[in-house]
Amino acid sequence: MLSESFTKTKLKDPLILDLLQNIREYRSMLEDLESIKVDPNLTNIISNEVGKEFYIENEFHKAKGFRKLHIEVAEFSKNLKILHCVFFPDPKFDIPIFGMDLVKINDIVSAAIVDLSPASRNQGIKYEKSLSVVDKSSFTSLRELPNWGGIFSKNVFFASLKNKSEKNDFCRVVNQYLSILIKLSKEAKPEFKEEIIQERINYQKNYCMQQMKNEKTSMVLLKYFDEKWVNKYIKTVLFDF
Ligand code: BLA
Repeated sequence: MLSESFTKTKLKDPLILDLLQNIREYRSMLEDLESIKVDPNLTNIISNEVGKEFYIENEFHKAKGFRKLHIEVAEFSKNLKILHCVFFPDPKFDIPIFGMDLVKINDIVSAAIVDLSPASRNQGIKYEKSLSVVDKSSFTSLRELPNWGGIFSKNVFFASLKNKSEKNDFCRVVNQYLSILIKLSKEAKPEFKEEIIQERINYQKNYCMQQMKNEKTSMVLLKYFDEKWVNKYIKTVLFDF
């Protein structure tokens, strides 16, 4: 049987489809998974204007321990492909933020990033060890984080991917990070202390605010949409809090 990824998305890039299928498989392991209704005008967006073609496909779910599981696949002007994914935890649970972004320009993967980012002050200690043992020794083009990147954990992975073996290795790293996330989410129990929950809310707010400083995201969108639309999309679809 064909998996969901091959039937639903327009995108035909093998690396992105592999990643997408893996992410969906891990997502399906979460308890009480259900899709969230979002304004259809913001979910599937397509333009066939010559030279300015694009499509954006979004999936939104929630699950036990997660307020929003977001996956976005997009292609702009037939040459810029993006896979964007953020799993935002429910602040009642002690679970980090899973984030990944893959940016492919023609056949070059210029940016591949994955992290389990802390969603509260001392959270890192719990999973730092498991992330640090994930083997990242084979990559040849690690990249430096931008100034707004202080939201990421010590074990954030950020690189350009140079060949098939690095692409495969990136898929493996993403899978390992996701399997750590699933394990943490299975162990997490809801918290009732308001100040602890509030601290986690503040962390998610800060995560979103910092992500919004990434001008590379808005620059792409501004080529295709007006400023008002872009602001709304960034604040409600990508980085709401
Ligand atoms: C970089 N993001 C980029 C780049 C583009 C986008 C074009 C530049 C590529 C490069 O530096 O090589 C564009 N990314 C998008 C668009 C969307 C998107 C348009 O997701 C969605 C519509 N960005 C995220 C998430 C993370 C992230 C969740 O959305 C990390 C978890 C990281 N993207 C990220 C980083 C860079 C980047 C760190 C490099 C920024 C820099 O070097 O200045």
